[in-house]
Amino acid sequence: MAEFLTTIDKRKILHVDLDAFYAQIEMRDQPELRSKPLIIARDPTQNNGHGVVATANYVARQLGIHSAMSAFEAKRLAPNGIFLSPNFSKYKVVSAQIHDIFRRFTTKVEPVAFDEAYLDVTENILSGATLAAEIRHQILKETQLTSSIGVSHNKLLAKLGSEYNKPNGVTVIDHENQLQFLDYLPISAFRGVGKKTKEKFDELGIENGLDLRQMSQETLKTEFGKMGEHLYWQARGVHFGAVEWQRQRQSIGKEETFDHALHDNNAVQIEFKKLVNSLIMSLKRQKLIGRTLNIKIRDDQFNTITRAITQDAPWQLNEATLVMASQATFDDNIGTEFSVRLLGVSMSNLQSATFEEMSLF
Ligand code: DCP
Ligand code: MG
Repeated sequence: MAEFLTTIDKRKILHVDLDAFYAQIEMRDQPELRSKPLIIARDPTQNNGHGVVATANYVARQLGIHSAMSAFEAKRLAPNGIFLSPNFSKYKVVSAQIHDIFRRFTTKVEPVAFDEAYLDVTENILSGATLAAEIRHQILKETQLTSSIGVSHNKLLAKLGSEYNKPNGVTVIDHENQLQFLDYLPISAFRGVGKKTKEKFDELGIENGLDLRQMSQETLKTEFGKMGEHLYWQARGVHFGAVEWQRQRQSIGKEETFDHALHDNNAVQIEFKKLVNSLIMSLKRQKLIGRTLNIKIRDDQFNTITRAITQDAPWQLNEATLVMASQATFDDNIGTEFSVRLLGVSMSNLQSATFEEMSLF
């Protein structure tokens, strides 16, 4: 255990996050926007008052505008603000550029979002701080965009660090200063502390990391369940999670073997529903979407059919759509008389869901 802990403690992990990503790209391309409140959302006056703010520049943030706020509310706070609809294809190009830069420093890159990744640079001989400076320099030179980086020995502290000195900053958190850093951190900065949890902490008089560290594991568990246990360790800067850099899984799905073969369409449809629901749940949990739906059917003679339906755009994670596609594939390939032993539904050609797509989940 002691040996394991030493190796874990010696890791060098960076968390890189671009500043006000979509907004910064638009300001780069139209510098006259820099001095104005810029909100990346469809103008609510041209959208029946609907829409959500993807992000906003710092001028708009000073007016209280933030990601996930309704565009209507943003308009109220900044009546003269500039509303721009997101241009995802443009952001995707920049995203690919910065992820290419990351890979110059290590193969161990875990992409988290368009503008965000963890890098395990333990094997690089340069110091984490030097690497952070060099990465920020290359991003700026090649994309004209600023970024923030947290440098530490684990993902939790690296992430908290990149948030701490945002925008355009670096925070290095080492073993010597980690507790001091956490002491002053407001409770809302800890992972998993949302509005509800924050309210509860307010009632308990817990304001920062120092207060949090003084709570016992038992109390935290009683008050907050599993999250309480995470918070106990967060307050101590302990986090073992590895940078998940391996290529992501090729497909996600489920199949079911039946003890009694299925003979009627109704039973098949019920099974497809179950399989599709469990598929949707796994995809959502992993924030993935996919372009290829795979259906597998096996009869009691062990004849197996697999069919794939690939679309240009990712499938919507909608039960009715996926069940209908599965059922249609079944009907196209299986006669009216059948004896089905196994059904399977899976998704491949996977990609990470963007925030926009996730909001549709
Ligand atoms: N995004 C979105 N919807 C959200 C949050 C974010 O569409 N609810 C998009 C817009 C952001 C991008 O993802 O520009 C990156 O997300 P971040 O959380 O990193 O936010 P920003 O980069 O905009 O701001 P920050 O400077 O705080 O990192
Ligand atoms: Mg960002």
